[in-house]
Amino acid sequence: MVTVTWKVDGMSCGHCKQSVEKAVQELGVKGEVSLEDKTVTLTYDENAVQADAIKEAIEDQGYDVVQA
Ligand SMILES: [Cu+2]
Repeated sequence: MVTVTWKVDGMSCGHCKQSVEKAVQELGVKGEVSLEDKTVTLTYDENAVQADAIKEAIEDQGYDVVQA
């Protein structure tokens, strides 16, 4: 398991937080959004999920991963 924190642009409210956390959860990734820091902290099995897939899932929700 690895834990990483990415900077994500465009998250502003509880709905954004939920969208991002739910999108990554569908990949089996535990996501914890901080609206204050504009970050998402991700915990996942690097043998099961690719970082690129997580990035894509977040961007599919309309947010921009600016630092991964
Ligand atoms: Cu929002």
